[in-house]
Amino acid sequence: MSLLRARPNLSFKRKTSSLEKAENHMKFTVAFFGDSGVGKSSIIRNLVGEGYIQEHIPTVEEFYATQMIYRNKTYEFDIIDSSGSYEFPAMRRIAIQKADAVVLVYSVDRPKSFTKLEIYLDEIQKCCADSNRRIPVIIVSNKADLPNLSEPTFADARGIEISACDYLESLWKCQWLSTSARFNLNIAAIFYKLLEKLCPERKIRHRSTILKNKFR
Ligand SMILES: Nc1nc2c(ncn2[C@@H]2O[C@H](COP(=O)(O)OP(=O)(O)O)[C@@H](O)[C@H]2O)c(=O)[nH]1
Ligand SMILES: [Mg+2]
Repeated sequence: MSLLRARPNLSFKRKTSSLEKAENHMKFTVAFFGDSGVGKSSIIRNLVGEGYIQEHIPTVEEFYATQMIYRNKTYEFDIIDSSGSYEFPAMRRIAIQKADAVVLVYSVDRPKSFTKLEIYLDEIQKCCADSNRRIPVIIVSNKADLPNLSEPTFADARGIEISACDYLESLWKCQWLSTSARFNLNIAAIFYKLLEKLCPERKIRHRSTILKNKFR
């Protein structure tokens, strides 16, 4: 287990009550889905402090745990890394049932991986409807470091070309981030965004390091 530390605020030490301790320590399960090869395992390895691996080692299903200390509060995350194969909908269903939030990943070098996100979104919606709950979904466009590649575009209802991120934000109402697991760009920001959704009452504000527009 490794520690991902955001810069902590300085504070004086004082005794904390058990209620305060519970409030300052929250645990969430996050499931990652997306086509095979888009970089899910690389993003997660980066988050838990494991090194970048150049070769593609297919995942069956792996579990990670990590902590993030952010503004004097500790957040624990159990992370489910899925295979990216569409053959195991039952496994995905179990992962969705366990998850407090989902990260859907596609990569700019595989335009098909974007169109397949709809399958996952459908499954998430159905599974959550069955258990009468809603969970936040964040969409990540990975491999932003690759040169000469741009986001896929779509024609909207009026036939006007719009980028994948605008399409996602307007039609699916999902938040979107561009990342590079290879160069550790925007990786922690995925979890800052998730925390904003999971604990909106805490008004979590990440520092302005999110490079949302940089790769558009
Ligand atoms: N250029 C580039 N390659 C990446 C990035 N993330 C992952 N890769 C490569 O993409 C391949 C698949 O990565 P992996 O994390 O195993 O994908 P997964 O199947 O979705 O888990 C590997 O060869 C990685 O080295 C990235 O941000 N940039
Ligand atoms: Mg993998």
